[in-house]
This record gives sequence, C-alpha cells and structure tokens, in this order.
Amino acid sequence: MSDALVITVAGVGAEVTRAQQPALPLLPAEVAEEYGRCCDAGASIGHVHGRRPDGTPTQDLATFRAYSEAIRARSPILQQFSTGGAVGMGVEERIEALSLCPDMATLTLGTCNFGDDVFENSLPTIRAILERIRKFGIVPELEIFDDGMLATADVLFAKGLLTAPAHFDFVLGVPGAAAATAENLLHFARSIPAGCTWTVAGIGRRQTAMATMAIAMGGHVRVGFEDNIYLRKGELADSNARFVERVVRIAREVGREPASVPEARALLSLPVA
Ligand code: KMH
Ligand code: ZN
Repeated sequence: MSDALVITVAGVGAEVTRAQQPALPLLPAEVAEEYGRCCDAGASIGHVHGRRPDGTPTQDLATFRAYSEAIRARSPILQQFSTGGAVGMGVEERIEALSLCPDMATLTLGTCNFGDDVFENSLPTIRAILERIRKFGIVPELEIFDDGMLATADVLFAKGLLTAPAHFDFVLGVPGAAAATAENLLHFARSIPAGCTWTVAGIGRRQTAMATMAIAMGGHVRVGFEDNIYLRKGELADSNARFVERVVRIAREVGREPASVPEARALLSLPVA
C-alpha cells in the first residue's frame, strides 16, 4: 500500500467568522475556488460545512447542493459532509444533506464540551446519523474528540455496527475535550482496530505540530480555517491553501507525497468513482 499522505481541508467550519478570518469562503463559488486551490496544492478531501451568505451556519439541503455542484465543477476533490454542523443543531438538520450521497460523512462518537457549549452526540444521535449514512451508502469518517469516544467505537465495532477497515479523525485540542499532545495522539492511534486508517486535526496553534507528528507516524492530516486561522503567531493565513502547501512541504521532507484523489480513494477504501 502506498504511503501517500491524505490531506483533508476543513476550510469553512461552523464557528469561525469573517470578522476573525477575512478569507473565510462562504458563497458556493468561493468555497469551490478555495477547495480547488487546496486540491491543486495537494489536498484530496474537502470537509464541508454549510453557511448562509451572511455567514450563519446551516446544514440545509439547498446550501449543500449548491456547494457540492460548485466544488465538483472546479476540482475532483472528494467531498466529506459534516454531520456535526454547529453546536445546538437538531439531528435531522445535521443529516438532511446526506441524500446528496457525498463520498464521506463525519460521525462523531460521543458528546463533549466544546468551549462554553456542548456538542451533543448521544448514542441515539449516533445511531440516527449512522443509519442515514448507511442508507445512502456513504463512507463514515469516525470523529474522536475524547478518550470515551474510543470506547464507544469499540462497542460499535463489537456489535458489527461499524466494520474495519474504517477511517478515523482524531480532533485534538478542542477546549473541553482531549488536548493536542503527542501522548494523546499516540494513545489514540494505538487504540483503533487493526487495518483502520486515521487523520489528525490539531486545533489552533497545535495544528502544525500535530500534522508533523501524523506525517512521521504514517497517519494523515487535516488542516483549515475550521481548526486554525493563523499561519503563525499573529499572522492570519490568506487562504486555506497555505496550510496545505505547508503540510506538503513537511511531508516531502520526510519522503511522503500528497495523495492524489484516486490514491486517497484507495487508501481510505472508498468506492471507485
Ligand atoms: N462544529 C462542531 C461543533 C463535524 O464536522 O462533524 C462539530 C464539527 C464536527 O465540526
Ligand atoms: Zn467539521
């Protein structure tokens, strides 16, 4: 199996604002152009959240349809829809766009604090999202924010509700969940079933350190404004593509090339297009 690096760009998110990051893409054409630039730079997956033109988060079908069509017209980047949405959204809103059959969709395996808020993923919520993911034949990305979510993964694998090989995303550094430390990344990477693959999304200023560790460990990397808006202390990135370019530079220094879209499909066991 190739050791190419799958780079996911989470370039929109649900929480970051234009006031914080002026380059945040909101309109379908802006998101498509941004994800196209990231794909040109070496990203193979685009993690998609919806925004209304005024920037408020939405998971509604019409927004996702417009994003999805615009992204597809600009680049071949794989589309991974968020089912997390924004904190406080109801389950049905979070999953209504899955009828568009994206390549992947996220599935967070537990509830955690999220700053001052609570990101709700009770077992009934997880089951409802997983059922909809299965209904449309979508490949889940299992989002792990905290240690307890690994225990829930074990239960779901044991019951046959999840099957290996599966792909995990370790989201490390959310205030209120697991910290972005080397020890946590190693522990999480060792805790998933054999044959599974993983990505790390380091939040805030730990993004590049976490990415560098993942590159060295044989994992994969997520970057983008959803997780971090600064290129370095005090310097806002002018595009998500800057993060992708940096990860590609680091990966090449240790002998890993960015995965093309077909390579990412093969590495993550996605159906052939
Ligand atoms: N916006 C966060 C509360 C996901 O995309 O699946 C949740 C989130 C996870 O972003
Ligand atoms: Zn997200």
